[in-house]
Amino acid sequence: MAQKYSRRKFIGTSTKGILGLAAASSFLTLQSSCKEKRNKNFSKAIIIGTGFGGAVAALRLGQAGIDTIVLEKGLSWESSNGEKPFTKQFPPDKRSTWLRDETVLPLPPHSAISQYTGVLEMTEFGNMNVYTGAGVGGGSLVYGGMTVKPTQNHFEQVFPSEIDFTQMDAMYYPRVKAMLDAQTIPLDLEETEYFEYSRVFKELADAVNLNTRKIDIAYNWDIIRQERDGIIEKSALAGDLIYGNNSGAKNSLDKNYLREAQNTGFIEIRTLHKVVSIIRNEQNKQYEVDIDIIDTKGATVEKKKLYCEYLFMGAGSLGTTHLLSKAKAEGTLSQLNSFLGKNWGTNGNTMFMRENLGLFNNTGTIQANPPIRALEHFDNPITPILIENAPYPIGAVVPIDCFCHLHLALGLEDTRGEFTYNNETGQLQLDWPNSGNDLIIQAAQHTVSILDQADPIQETLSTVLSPTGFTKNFTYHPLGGACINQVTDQYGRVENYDNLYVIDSALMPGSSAVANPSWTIAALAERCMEHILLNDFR
Ligand code: FAE
Repeated sequence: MAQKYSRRKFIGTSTKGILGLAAASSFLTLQSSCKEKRNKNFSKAIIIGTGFGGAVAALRLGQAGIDTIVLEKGLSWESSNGEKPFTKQFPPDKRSTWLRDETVLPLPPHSAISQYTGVLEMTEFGNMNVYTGAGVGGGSLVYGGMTVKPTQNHFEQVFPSEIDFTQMDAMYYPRVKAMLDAQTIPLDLEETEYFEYSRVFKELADAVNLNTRKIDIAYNWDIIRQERDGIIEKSALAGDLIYGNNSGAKNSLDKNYLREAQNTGFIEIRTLHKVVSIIRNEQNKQYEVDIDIIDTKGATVEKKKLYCEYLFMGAGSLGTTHLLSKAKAEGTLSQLNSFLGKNWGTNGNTMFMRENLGLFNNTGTIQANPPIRALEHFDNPITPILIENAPYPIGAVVPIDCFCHLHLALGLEDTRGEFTYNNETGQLQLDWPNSGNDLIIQAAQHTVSILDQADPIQETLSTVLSPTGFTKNFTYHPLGGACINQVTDQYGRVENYDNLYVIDSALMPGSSAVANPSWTIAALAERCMEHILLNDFR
């Protein structure tokens, strides 16, 4: 059982600049009032979801001494008995995937599995498949750890002017980076056979004067060294990533923000708790949160209601937008404004693969995780683009060099989709044009044509992912739906509803400004939480 956070420890933490004095002075009052009010079904605050937004909110509420229940529909993946919690990438088992009969990766091969509350979820919307993480840690369980900050110029093109990049850069981005311990790969590891694919990619880009750089990665490089040296079983170096990492190298949120949050003693995480409705009680101003407690096959085993004064939406772009849209449609939060569901984007995601059939460049038998390098083509004449070199770890199955490079590109794509709630199915519908990612695909084609000039026979576009070579119908980066300065104010406070907040990727205006989103989502959540704790908890 976690110990309650002591007042001394709390003040020690707050003097690091994490929380302001106003929150500190209200600590004792809040602590005693929480104890009085705490009962089985009531908590001062509830957070829905444990991804980047939910985890930041949990830590900061816990440090402020606010009793909080965190509801997560997925499982906790912490190993309690020394067993490896996650499936291997090859072959994957049921732990890979959220409630499906087959694995759902955007690239083959797919495997038959039994239904289970696994880590990777895919939601299909006609011409757009959206991938997310499910479980304690949300997307951080399945992510690549790529921790990328937008440039000031790109940030200011995307975010409202009230959000000052200079302040984000000085305060909130560094706060998140320190928590995630995100660093570029050290040289001794970069030079190993496992990252040959990345070195070759750099050489190809260098040859045509395109700039690549090493990315800060939220991984523990010492653990990767232990994998390399055979001290522990290989996981990242054996290609595991998207279904979780078994060596403990990935600094997912359960190892930092959420662990520290629970250590405060004020945060209780309840797993397999799927929120189905949110209701505002206009008499006592509390929120009622209706929950289906599910089993690992997804069946509801119990229904429950919880109540709180402060409700934080951290269920991700899809989850948060779904719950709010349902509440608006059913009249339980009827005053949500008309921006809800709008301004949703894919962060301009497109995936493609290049292969060199002439077998000139080795890319390594094992292309290890995590991805470590990206090409910045910000002066691409079509739209600024970041092209990441993700590993294609097929060598873990058949120990041969694939002579190929897998890429995820992202960038400024101006298409925006809109969600509506379907009363009959109870699901969200997405209005998204089939041409929605065309701009980013054109930009990627342009950059690839420059790479081709290095030596036309060295690498060519593969059609393994799509006939054109570029995917247009999936995203790993769903962003928006309850956007900042539209559905909420600039601190995530939902318009027309006191003490209701959006603190996750639903806030993002359809883009994270030519960068992977997690760092910006968490930094924005830090900014929101600091303001909310200073001003709304009196
Ligand atoms: P998210 O992390 O999605 O967490 C939401 C949580 O809420 C999940 O745990 C859900 O299970 C839970 N939830 C949803 N609905 C409910 C409900 N009704 N009741 C209870 N719980 C619920 O939200 N980003 C990067 O910056 N770098 C990367 O390298 C990177 N790699 C990625 C790789 C993959 C394969 C994927 C899918 C994403 C990747 N991302 C990456 C994106 C990143 O994971 C994503 O933007 C953030 O996780 C979104 O954070 P949120 O807090 O919005």
